[in-house]
Amino acid sequence: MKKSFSSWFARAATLSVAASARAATLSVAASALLMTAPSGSDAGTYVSAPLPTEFGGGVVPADPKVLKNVQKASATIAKLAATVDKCYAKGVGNVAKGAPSGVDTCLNDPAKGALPKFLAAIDKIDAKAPGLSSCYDFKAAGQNVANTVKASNAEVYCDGTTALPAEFGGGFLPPNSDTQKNVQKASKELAKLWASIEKCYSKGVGNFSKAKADGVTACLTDPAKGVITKYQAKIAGITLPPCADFATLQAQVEGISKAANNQYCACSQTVATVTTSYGGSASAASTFLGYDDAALDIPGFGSQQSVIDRIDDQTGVVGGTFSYADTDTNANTLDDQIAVGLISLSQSVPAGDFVSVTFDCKAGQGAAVAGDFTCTLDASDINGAQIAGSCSVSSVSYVP
Ligand SMILES: [Ca+2]
Ligand SMILES: [Ca+2]
Repeated sequence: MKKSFSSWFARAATLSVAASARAATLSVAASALLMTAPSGSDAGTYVSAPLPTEFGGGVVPADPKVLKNVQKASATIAKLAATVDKCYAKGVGNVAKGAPSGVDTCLNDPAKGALPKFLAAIDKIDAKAPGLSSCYDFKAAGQNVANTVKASNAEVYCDGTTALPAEFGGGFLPPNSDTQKNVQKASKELAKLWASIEKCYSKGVGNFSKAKADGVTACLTDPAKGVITKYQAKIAGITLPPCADFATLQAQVEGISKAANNQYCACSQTVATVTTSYGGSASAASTFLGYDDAALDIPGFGSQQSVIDRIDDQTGVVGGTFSYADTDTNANTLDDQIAVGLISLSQSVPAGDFVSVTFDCKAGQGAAVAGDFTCTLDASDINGAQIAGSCSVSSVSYVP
């Protein structure tokens, strides 16, 4: 019996109703499974989830390699504070001797300047596969740190009567060398605080990603060893002019460092490869891939071009006809199932990798893993007889 496309599509429509019912049952089963075995409870499992409140925001990136790169970039940004601070400290020293400050060269020289070097360092990290999260602007964050250090000059160099040149953005030439030494010592401690706080958060994210206690609060404020406690003790031991408010500067560094935890962000896209398994020779195969509509999205619905654009054929079949449907199976207005059918009469559809599907990751969500997907296969031979088999997500990759 010859089979026409229209009869297949009619059959596919009937099947999709049946598949919806099946998918609904499956999704209940899947959520029960997730409740009893949350991804974080497995020892050695990588936890990609929103960070606890002590971080003030952020999500562990889906890909552990991206996390490593983000941690590197984060440390690079925090270290920039010290480099920039040094440029200003040196500059004040130069001005005190009646020489040009040299601040602009120290910061912006294309070959040796702190900022071009910083940008190159971020590029280098980003160039290392799989790169940095696209959901955060690391270069802008570094510039923000540099701007903050510049703005702090008005506070650090508050004492004096001779205004510092414009490149300092405010402040006065210290009235004597002792004051200069002391305020610069304190400013250096402040620059170190950037790096120390960053280390606490970075370590904390690492711990959290391994399902361990993050230890952030102790690292920051432990009465004996906390980095903020230590900073305060150091500042208290330095004789500073009464106008110098290093507590306010400290609060500023704390705030910016905490907000920077948004650099830990989830994927921008998830690519799931659907693999089929069956014996015999199939002339038609359809996979009904159920996905978490809270975490993943395919732009458009049904068989719109924006849906089709997200499906990549992995069968290698030539001359087959694909059909697509991105649908909402549980009536919450969010699509949660992508069905892909392939009919090939001239050449059978091989079992194995079928299609890969590119999803957008929704903001603030952890990574989808293979087990988060459900898959139902419908395969038939040249006579339209059902072939037993199954499908699953064999691999998931993340576009950072
Ligand atoms: Ca959709
Ligand atoms: Ca839905």
